[in-house]
Amino acid sequence: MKPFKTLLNMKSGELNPYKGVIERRLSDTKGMWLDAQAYSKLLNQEDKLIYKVYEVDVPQKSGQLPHCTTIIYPGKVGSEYFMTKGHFHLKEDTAEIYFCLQGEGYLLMQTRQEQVSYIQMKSGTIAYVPPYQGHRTMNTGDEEFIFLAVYPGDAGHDYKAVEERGFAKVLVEERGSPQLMRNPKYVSEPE
Ligand code: S6P
Ligand code: ZN
Repeated sequence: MKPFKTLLNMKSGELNPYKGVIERRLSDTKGMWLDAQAYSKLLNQEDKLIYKVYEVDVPQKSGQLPHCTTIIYPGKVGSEYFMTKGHFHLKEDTAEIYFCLQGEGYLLMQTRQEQVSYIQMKSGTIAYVPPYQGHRTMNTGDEEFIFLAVYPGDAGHDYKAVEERGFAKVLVEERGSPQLMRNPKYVSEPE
């Protein structure tokens, strides 16, 4: 493998060159939101783009460092901010680095034992997601929230637990600012 470089457009989050782009629309996020009625209403109006991920072409193998940018668009479903699906790493003892380029957001993390923590992110914030922590990001601002992520090539992605249970906390807007509250729909992971 040869050394290589990628150009990052700091304003749009676009990478050049990139291997692929993942687009997650509202219709890809069914069941993810607290307010099912607000979700259906919004979906009837438009199948909005919630977020996009540009991936660099790096092998998903031990020793490698795949990296990608995520662009989360501003918006809410009910009072809940637009967010990523969220995942644990399949190889759970792998960490990850998030570097915020633009906008404002939250990085929510949770262990399998339901210890929740969060980091507020703005341009220049470098966040460290330790091993064993599920992670999900939310856009709490009025513009695009853009960050670069770097993770071990053998990390793998486990979406199942979050799809089934969500996170123990949700981030909602209350009186104009983000508030983390207990997720009333959350069911604990079986022992
Ligand atoms: C990969 C890293 C990010 C996310 C991206 C989208 O380990 O954490 O690049 O993949 O932010 O989130 P998700 O939960 O849909 O993969
Ligand atoms: Zn990850």
